[in-house]
Amino acid sequence: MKIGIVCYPTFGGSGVVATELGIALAKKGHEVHFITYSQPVRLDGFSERIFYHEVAVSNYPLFDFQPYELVLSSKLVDVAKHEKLDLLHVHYAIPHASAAYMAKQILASQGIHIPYITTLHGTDITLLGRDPSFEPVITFAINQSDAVTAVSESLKQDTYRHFGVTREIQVIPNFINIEEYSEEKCGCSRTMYAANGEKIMIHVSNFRKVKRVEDVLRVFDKVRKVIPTKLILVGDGPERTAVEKLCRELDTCNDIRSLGKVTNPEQILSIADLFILPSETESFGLAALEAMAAHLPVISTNTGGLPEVNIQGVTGFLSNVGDVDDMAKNTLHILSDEKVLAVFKKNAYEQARKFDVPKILPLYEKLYMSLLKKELA
Ligand code: GMT
Repeated sequence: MKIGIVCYPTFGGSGVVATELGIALAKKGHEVHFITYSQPVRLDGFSERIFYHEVAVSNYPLFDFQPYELVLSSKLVDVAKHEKLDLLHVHYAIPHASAAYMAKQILASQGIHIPYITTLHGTDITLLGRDPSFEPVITFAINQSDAVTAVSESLKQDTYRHFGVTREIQVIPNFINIEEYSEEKCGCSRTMYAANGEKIMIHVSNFRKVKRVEDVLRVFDKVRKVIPTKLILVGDGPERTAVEKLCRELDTCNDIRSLGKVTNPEQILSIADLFILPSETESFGLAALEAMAAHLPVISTNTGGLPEVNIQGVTGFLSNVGDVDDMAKNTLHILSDEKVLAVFKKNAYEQARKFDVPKILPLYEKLYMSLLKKELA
């Protein structure tokens, strides 16, 4: 198949999933065309079946706000026509679903019929999409999609709850490529970060408010008062300054290493003992799944799709949003006893294997095939 993928090329989970999906599809023999405004961050290798088409946004001085959605729609028409795409798969509804709808109509007016699939990722539904300034367009573009998928059951239910969506939504969970987490591949050392044998906690996110990174620091502060522990922070975003301020207030800065944005987190995850994700909401929690693939137990909140990934008392623990005492207690339970830690690590890895790419990719391929059959009928 010839598949066009639209996504945000940044460090966000939706862009990561879309990129990994494209890479996996290309490995299976499909031709994949990424259509984005810059090269997706995880798309760094060469593949003869992967193509990148840049959406170049104009900077005409008349516009205070550049009409990105129109430029994207035009690019979709152009790529679909000239590369003879079989289908478009757009990740993150805003504004990709409506751009795909527009492109589909233009192509249809020229006698070219291709379906588009919309994958809902989270904040496009739970935060942004519900805003009245987006809602009517989002509802329409979702309903008009030839197929809609959501990355968790929780996100599917949220979509039905908050939008006038009438069509079927298929849950296809996020995935990881477990091979990339094989320990042999990681040549990194714990002693760089924990020279005296301390335990290592790690948090990976885009440092937005929804991630509650300050809770990471509060939990860490309670834990390190009981057992010697270091904290590694991976990622960057708007909350960075607040986090730096809090680490000074708590006097924990000397035990924290901030690494900023990291393209492939497998290596740094492989040297840690435990992952923490205290988000306000999380449709799935790809970062937690990636950590589990690296054998890390997860301390998370119990919101959104997190309970579908992190299993209470098995792969880690889940607490109410903001309950840093409970998260610290659970972290100490895992980190204080080597035997307990080993069991949680093994369980986390076993759970991650359920989301390995060979198990999830065929679900997308089956969906694509069913749409193409419909188109031919
Ligand atoms: O978490 C973010 O802020 C980024 C966001 C995105 O759209 O890139 O992540 C969402 O999609 C990921 C991939 O499906 C999910 O794993 C994240 O849970 C989800 N984030 C939220 O729901 C807050």
